[in-house]
Amino acid sequence: MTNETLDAVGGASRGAERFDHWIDGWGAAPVGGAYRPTTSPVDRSVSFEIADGDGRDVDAAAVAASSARHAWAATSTAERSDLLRAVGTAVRENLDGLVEAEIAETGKLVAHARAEMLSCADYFEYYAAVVRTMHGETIDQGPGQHTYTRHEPFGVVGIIAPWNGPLNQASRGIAPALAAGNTVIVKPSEFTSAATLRFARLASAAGLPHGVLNVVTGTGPAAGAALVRHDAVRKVTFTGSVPTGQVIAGIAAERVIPLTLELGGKSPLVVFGDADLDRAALAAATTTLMNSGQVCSATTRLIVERSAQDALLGRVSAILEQKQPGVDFGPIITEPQFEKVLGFFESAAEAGATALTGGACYRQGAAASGRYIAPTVYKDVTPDMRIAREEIFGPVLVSLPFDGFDEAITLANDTEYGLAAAVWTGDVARGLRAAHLIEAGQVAVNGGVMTQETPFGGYKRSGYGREKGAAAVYEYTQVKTVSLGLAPQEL
Ligand code: TXE
Repeated sequence: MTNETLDAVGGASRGAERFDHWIDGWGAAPVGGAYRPTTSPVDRSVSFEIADGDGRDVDAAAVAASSARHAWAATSTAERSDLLRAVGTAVRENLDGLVEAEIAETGKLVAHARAEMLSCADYFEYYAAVVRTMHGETIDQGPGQHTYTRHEPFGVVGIIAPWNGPLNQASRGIAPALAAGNTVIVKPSEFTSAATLRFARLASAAGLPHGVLNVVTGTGPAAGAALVRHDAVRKVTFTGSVPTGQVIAGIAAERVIPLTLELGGKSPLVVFGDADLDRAALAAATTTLMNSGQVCSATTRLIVERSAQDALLGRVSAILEQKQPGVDFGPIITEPQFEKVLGFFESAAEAGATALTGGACYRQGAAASGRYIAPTVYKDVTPDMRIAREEIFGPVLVSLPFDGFDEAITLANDTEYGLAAAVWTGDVARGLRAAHLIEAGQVAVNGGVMTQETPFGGYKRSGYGREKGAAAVYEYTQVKTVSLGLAPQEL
């Protein structure tokens, strides 16, 4: 099925499954009547028809979320915990349907899509536990006062999700927001909405009361901006690009509402000459291949001690050259992103970088009909090149050599971003010293692993606020201080 077979209102239902918004526990047709096709990055065929919403649909979701918010906030933490756990269970029991929807729009490898859906379940199960630990504090002002704090929900939270890990990244916000007692409206990426819509149905079936979780689909400027502008929405979490984050931050500033922004990165992978080069090479190859580099925390800026550069790059290239499209790595998810990565190849060639492997999309064979890009390693990169400075968001590793610890740190921090970093060295103390000096929200030394429990967020232009970890639940609360006078009333 091609776009030409879609009807005038934006999509007829000849073959592709059609999805409405999910509002107040029901499928809701878009007020404007339009649907937009999403496509498979594997062969560019139409995957689904998704409601193409706008401000009117956001209004409907806001009514539902506002009506539900007081009752939801009044539930006990034990009740919310039970429901979140039930949502996690529902995800595990319906994994195949979610995986299918996610793959249809992202082309992810099955193992990767399954891992992301399990991670989604884990977010709900983790915050089901965290919510039972939430607490305020008592403040001692002397015997005549009893003063304490409460962490109260904002009310309605808006979550705007990207396309690189659609349901997983949405869940990162939904689970703690619900745990804290907020109701939620999610606006998934217009390129990848189906798994989130299926998930919302599952969550309602698992017992989440109507209106507590709503999903409105559509483009960023139409549905996303309307969500951020909506009076009912009192907090927004956004994951995406810096320019869109800036637009959203502008609206949030006008409205004086808090924001959590996760805006990607250009994260360094620092390899000292005394590192286990086999393990470091595997780490570099893995971050390049993982979701084909479409990971905000991908450490694809390789900063390697000059004496080890050739040995390391030889190993990385040897690993990557054996990898097959569709088998070992997936495609680039959106057409604009595919064009963007190809544009970086032109820029690299003009700037004089050397592609040791890759540097092109596939023009022959089955992979040519999809958005596949060969895993790429660039040498002879200088810090001023675009490929060294800008987030490529593709399977592209750029290598910058250093001489000495100080230069390694200077290069690692020579970026406007600061989301993540990795360090490999045989000297653990040096690894931790580097970790403390690198300006990033998370640093993995010698293969350290980040999970649901570990706080995640950016330094510098990678954003602000923290997701994941127990403390993230408090990002969805506002603190109220209550003080009671204990002294007898005297005139
Ligand atoms: O992102 P956008 P794009 C980076 C990556 C990529 C670049 C561009 O470098 O190449 O961003 O991707 C919604 N008001 N990341 O253009 O536009 C949009 O509908 C409200 C990093 O696809 O930021 C989608 O739901 N919402 C990254 C979401 O914002 C708006 C993940 C992200 O889209 C909006 C993805 C508006 N005016 C891309 N305009 C990461 N941090 O993980 C768009 N949106």
